[in-house]
Amino acid sequence: MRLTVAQAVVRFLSVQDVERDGQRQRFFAGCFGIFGHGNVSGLGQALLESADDMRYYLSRNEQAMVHSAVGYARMANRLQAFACTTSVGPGATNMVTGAAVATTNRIPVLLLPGDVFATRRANPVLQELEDPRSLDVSVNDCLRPVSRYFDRVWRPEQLPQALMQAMRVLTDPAETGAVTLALPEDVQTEAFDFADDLFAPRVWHVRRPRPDRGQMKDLARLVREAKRPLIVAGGGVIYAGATDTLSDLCRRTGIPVAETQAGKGSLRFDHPASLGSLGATGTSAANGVARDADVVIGIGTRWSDFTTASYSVFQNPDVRIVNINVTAFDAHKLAAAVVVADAREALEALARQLDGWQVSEEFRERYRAAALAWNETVEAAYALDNRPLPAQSAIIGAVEAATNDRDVIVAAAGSLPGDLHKLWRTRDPKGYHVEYAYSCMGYEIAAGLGVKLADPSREVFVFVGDGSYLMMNSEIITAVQEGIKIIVVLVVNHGFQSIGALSESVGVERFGTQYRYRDSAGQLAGGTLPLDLAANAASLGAEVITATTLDEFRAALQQARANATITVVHIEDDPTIASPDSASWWDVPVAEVSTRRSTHEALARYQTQRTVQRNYLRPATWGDEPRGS
Ligand SMILES: Cc1ncc(C[n+]2csc(CCOP(=O)(O)OP(=O)(O)O)c2C)c(N)n1
Ligand SMILES: [Mg+2]
Repeated sequence: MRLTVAQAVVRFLSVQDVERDGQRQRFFAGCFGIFGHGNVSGLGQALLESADDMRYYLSRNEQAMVHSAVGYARMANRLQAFACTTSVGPGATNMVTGAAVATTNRIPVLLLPGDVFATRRANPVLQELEDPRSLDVSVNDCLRPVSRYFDRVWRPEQLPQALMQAMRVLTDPAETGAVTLALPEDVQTEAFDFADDLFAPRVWHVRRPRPDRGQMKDLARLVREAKRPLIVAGGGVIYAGATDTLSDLCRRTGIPVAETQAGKGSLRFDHPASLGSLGATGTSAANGVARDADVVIGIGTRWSDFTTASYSVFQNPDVRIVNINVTAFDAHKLAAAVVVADAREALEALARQLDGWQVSEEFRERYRAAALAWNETVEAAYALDNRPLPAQSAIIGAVEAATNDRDVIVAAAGSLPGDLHKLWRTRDPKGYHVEYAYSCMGYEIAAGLGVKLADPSREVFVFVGDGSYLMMNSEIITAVQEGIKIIVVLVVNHGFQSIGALSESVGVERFGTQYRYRDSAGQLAGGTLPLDLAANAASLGAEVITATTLDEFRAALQQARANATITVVHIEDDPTIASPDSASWWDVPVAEVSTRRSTHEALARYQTQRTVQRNYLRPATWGDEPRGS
């Protein structure tokens, strides 16, 4: 079939299906893009010709479009994805941050940056880097470390293999992340006789690797011997569709569950085994149980330092850690005993092995009491009636009260993810979408759009701080263009309050974290900057409601629900009110040499705090016998 390379790419992508558990669907939901000379006549022309097979969405920023793609694919449990096409140079490198978001979160996204002329006919082409050591290097090489597969298609003949490898990685639960196929701009338009078979509809099976039988027996023996076992549920539980299996297992055995950011929603918040969130932004219930746990089963978690509270969350010197993960890389973390398997398969096997066994009544009662006590802490934080400006926790509480079980909240950076992790009471496995692997400011609105595209039947509430909003608000107009209705809760506090609080705790006195004029002493400590983000949002075409009190805010949320178009609810909060403490720690180093008292004091505190850090290096054991992994 005689096609240009770009036409062949689009034709191929539009006939790729995935199948899991017998359910088959199209893998690519569409293509985001921004055109320039590096892709307009290649992929641009191809998308024009195949508009019926592959819908094109015009974004405003290449980083944002990758965020939208990540939001979509995460919402689709990685069974669907988007492609993203860009020009050469800045359009391509703008995707690097988005690619890192995809790869750190283990979410599939296909990136199709344009690249410099393969023929070198135009050399240097506009926006070419020109590395004097090698013309083989282009700026797209920046995408290599953030991609799980990277290929540059210098010749049309290379395309079939590149496409097959891309699909292999995108649809493999252990490998997935950003995949980059760099497409030189002349190659994109080049004609070639491709084999018809390349475009035959193809189904990619999403595997569910079964656990090793012997290891499951050993794991069950370990759990049966445990007095205070704990399951740590990560995103893998949700992506594998293992939440019902987890719920059954924990109801029957009484093993409690603590959740990571990506794993939040694995159990309904009011499930009898739910302890809420774990780690630096955890609940006192989960952190309390974790402290003394004797057997910890991590399922589908990458064990970020927020989850382990920087290696301090487990304090029992004899704690034994087992990891169930589809990815060996993650399974081997914390020197754990390793089960490389799909979360649902492994949980089903574990349930069979543990049939009839339960934790002690005493343990169950103790952790239930702790979970209920945390719930009261949440109620109190939600009920705070601070004046004149509301506390952030009361804002979160008002949003929670305005949501239905199936609604989705989205957040990514600043103080909101931590507060949400602690406080939000999740009622649906897909109801909580906080990107906290790369914690990328600017993810929020762009990803919210992707989430809504993936499931238009749900209301999507995007929480965004003023800092994140300023970094990337451009996709509001994309939402307007596409008629994608999301609700943006814009929390204004005149700067980076999360980093301000962190700065204070490390003895840096909130230096340079607030939106203020430069004062007469030359410091950024003058008056508050005249920021009007409500006007900004309105200028992009959103409906905007400004609320100044909690009552107004509640009414605004109802109005936003009723609206048919993207609505931004603008609310200012009081950043001096911290969310409830859960007695945990996060390792952020303090300057060891300083002329400032604040830093000295912080260093002294830090040196004491660091003593809680453990190494989790004890050889993993199964039952009595050290077997390694
Ligand atoms: C792209 C990016 N740059 C820098 C950071 C570091 N950082 C984390 S939170 C934050 C401030 C966020 O400000 P805002 O959105 O207003 O939230 P607030 O802290 O006020 O709650 C910064 C600068 C980041 N996470 N992402
Ligand atoms: Mg802020």
